[in-house]
Amino acid sequence: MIKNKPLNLIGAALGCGAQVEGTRDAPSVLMRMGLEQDLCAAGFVARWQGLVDDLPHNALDIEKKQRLMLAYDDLAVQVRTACINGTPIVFGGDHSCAIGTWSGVVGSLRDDQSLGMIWIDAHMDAHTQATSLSGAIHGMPVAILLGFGDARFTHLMQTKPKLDPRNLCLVGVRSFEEGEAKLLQQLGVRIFYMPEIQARGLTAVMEEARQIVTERTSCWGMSIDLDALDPLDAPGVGSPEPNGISAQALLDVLKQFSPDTAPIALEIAELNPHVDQQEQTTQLVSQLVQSVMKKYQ
Ligand SMILES: [Mn+2]
Repeated sequence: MIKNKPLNLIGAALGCGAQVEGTRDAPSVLMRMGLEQDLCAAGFVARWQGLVDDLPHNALDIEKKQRLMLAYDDLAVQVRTACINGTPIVFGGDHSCAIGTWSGVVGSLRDDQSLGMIWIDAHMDAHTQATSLSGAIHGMPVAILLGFGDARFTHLMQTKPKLDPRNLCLVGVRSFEEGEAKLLQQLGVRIFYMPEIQARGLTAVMEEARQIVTERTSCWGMSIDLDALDPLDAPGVGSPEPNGISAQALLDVLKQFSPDTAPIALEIAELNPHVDQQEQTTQLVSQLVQSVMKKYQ
């Protein structure tokens, strides 16, 4: 294992994938609050490497979807580059940024390599245009990465699906709609709902998740939607859902969670600084990165 791989921090200032657009300001708040300095003080080699946003000033008249497409494309290229000499750590932004992040990661792999994915989220994010009531793209990235949805998104970087359903699992789910649940069920995606986590404990669940994402793959990644956490611990999110994972429990389990290789990339999404309380959620972001990455330094 290569020690001391630099963390390449990338801001994904996206908001129009959601109905409430406050997540767009998360990366700039994280920069201002000294996330990079914080990680360096903790012993990491970390540097802001890029920023993508979905509001190019000269393009406000472009249709929302088209603007998002351009942003995902830009993000995917930056992430692919960031994989070459380090570990991309992407900060959303609404969770539709995952379309760009993980398409970029898969774009950095050889044909014989594949990605396993732990998706920590209160929701399934597995809608298609056909099943979504709101039409919001941040409810669709899991489906899109599996190859279902608008071809402008599913064909990003390359036409093949970015994820194999056997190598994906969802952790923390407690709010979903029938259509998306049906899709994931048909594909056989392993979903760890909150009651299972409460019954077995997060440690046991994450151990099973580790097996799922590393068994048949050459690398693994993790996408953390902050709404997986209990809103009492993480109020500053786009779509809060009660009865979530406690922040301390997740931090503790992630510190112990150590597959043989470091994640190829990490993503933390849905921070909405406008509804945060005493910077509680914003502060958690740095702690989450440290908990996941520390043992691989
Ligand atoms: Mn999500």
